[in-house]
Amino acid sequence: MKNENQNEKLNQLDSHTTSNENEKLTTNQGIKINNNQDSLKSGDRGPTLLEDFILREKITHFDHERIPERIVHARGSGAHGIFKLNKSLSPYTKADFLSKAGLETPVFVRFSTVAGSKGSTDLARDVRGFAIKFYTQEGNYDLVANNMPVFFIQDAIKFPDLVHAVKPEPDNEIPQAASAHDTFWDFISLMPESMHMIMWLMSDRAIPRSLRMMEGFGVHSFKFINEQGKVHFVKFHFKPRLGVHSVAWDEAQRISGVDPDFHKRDLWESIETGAYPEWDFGVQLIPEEDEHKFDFDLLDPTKLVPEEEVPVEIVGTLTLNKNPENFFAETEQVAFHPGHLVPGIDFTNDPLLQGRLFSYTDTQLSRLGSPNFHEIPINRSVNTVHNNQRDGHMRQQVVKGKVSYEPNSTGGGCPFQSMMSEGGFASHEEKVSGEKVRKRSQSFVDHYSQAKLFYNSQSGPEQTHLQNALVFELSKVTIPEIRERMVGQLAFIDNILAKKVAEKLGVKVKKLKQPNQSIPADGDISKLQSEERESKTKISEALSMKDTVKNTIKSRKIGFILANGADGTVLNALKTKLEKEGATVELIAPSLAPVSATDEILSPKHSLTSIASVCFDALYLSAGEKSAEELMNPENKHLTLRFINEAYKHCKAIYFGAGTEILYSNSNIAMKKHEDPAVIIAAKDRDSDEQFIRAISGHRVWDLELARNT
Ligand code: HDE
Repeated sequence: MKNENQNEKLNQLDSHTTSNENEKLTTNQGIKINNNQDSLKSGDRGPTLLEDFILREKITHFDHERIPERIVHARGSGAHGIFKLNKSLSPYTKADFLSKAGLETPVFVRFSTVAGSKGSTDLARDVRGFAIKFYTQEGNYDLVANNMPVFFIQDAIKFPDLVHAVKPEPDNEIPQAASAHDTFWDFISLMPESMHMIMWLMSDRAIPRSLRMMEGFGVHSFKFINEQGKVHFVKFHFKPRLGVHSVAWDEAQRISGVDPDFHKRDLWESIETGAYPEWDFGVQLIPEEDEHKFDFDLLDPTKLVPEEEVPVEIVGTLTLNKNPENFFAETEQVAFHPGHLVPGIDFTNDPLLQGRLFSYTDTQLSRLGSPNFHEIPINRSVNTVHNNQRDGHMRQQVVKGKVSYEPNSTGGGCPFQSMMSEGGFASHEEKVSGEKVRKRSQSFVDHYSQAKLFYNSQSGPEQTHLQNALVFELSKVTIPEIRERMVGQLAFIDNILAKKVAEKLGVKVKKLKQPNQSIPADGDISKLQSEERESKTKISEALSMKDTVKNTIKSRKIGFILANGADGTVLNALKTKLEKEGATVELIAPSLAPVSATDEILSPKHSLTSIASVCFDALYLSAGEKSAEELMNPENKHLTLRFINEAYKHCKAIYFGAGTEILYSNSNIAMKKHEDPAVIIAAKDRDSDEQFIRAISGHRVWDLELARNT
């Protein structure tokens, strides 16, 4: 039955959804089962009979329950939501879902890491996929995006090489979900075109605090076509309402042990609690005639269009508001494809995009096993499908009639083609000519200018993190020549960066040979260097995460550490204030046993041993001398101090309630002399709660990282 309170896609999914509540157990043929505990035997100690169709069916299904994981982007988390257009883009595109201001389009979004297997950690240093299926009235439109606006390579023919290099090494299958190994850096150090992306990958963007706190980028330039046939190049952007935030690398490594599902859990819980993740959707629009006005090629996916040169116009909102009912049926079986287009949007000749157009259907055939994967409920268009494609494995639709060809007369000519005026998709007509060549355009041969632009646009702490990431990764490289070659590449981006990394690796900065601009005759692309161009934009503020702080604590997770004797009144008052601002509070005590606070019994969600400070955005040490003393008894002391010291090291807000001096004085904080707005000690003469809230909303005091850690 249609549910008026939910969108068209969810209603469609409902017709494929069942619940086992109050139902009798049956076989797949619907036969009620009388005994699901014992197999059918010849005598109760005898051999099992082949006749046992119930056993055979159950085991056979089990034996075939796994499908191949995605070749890349295997680990993912998905959610349903709504895309709302706030401002019409009809002057630029005739796409229906982008033309009608106020129109809401159902979506399914899948976030993913790239390199790791399905069971790997969420906090790997990696690019994140940000794939969106728009269930539009004109059919499915997929924007298969990433959380970084550029890519490693310029041509699809290099993709298998890139992926083979980053995946675990083929002899021993090590390492899992990590780029810190020989084959990745060997490949990268030979691929100058990857340097811009490497800056992004080594930046904190590669270790997001939450999937809800990262940007989404379409990466390629696409084309918008309006009703009159006029073309604009377009770049797609999603900007998170909560700002763009990351964790520290040290924290990421620890989260991987304490809670490898950190991002998956965070997305799930935020939707369950009604803190719906939201992004502003925006576009950068470039009239067709301005295609060549930039100091880079719009078709080159290793380049971004600086927002200072073409501002992002915000026109819509993406909100995720419903978790999947079933991970496999929805998040695992969803099949994206950058070639799923609607009229009004078209491809460009970006050679990376062109190759993708082949890959996605091809991979679904081996992953989902049949050309009928569009019939899997999550992949179905809300616009009904009518064509003469028939049969194939797992066909579900029952199409009536004798006719499965066109043109036909016996079927009345149905189904009919549509005119463009009726919404028929027609590829944008353009003149194409050229020699048949296996070549790269000279306009693609500037590999360092935007890598520099990115590096120079980072704040001080972000640059330090990037340097440290390079040191971490390259220290795991066992072949010295690769380390040296990589440092040589860095020297083309920034000399100080190269020197700092080289020092820690124990190598010298040797500048690589000066640039060749086209692929050398011997095919050795390590000799292919950059034709450096002077960038119009010297610094782009949009590339730093620093200024994305949104002054909100919405959906931030605050850990309250307490023991018997904690001041319940003060605790509850602070909890109420934080929750009113949208934060989540979780209680952590020495054990899971109920805690006797001054005026009530409280039930902790975690114990000091079951969780760590890395799973929280801020800590409150609950007021109460007795509680503080218990937290400092010999059994709890090292765990309590570990919480405080780690949160401090990771630049988080820490609030010491009244009577917790003993915790403060035993922690690493006591030795510090510098001003620190994010360490708050309860005081009567000021509003310490307010100060705590402000500190949390700033995310982290990265500027104090050095002071806090030395
Ligand atoms: Fe993908 N990519 N990709 N990719 N990609 C896949 O498709 C591929 C690229 C992206 O949540 C695969 O269904 C090639 C850029 C996302 O299901 C595969 C090339 C961008 C996802 C594939 C690229 C992406 C994928 C693996 C270079 C950002 C996850 C499983 C020519 C704009 C989608 C699958 C999901 C998945 C091929 C490059 C984004 C093999 C050949 C650039 C978000 O088809």
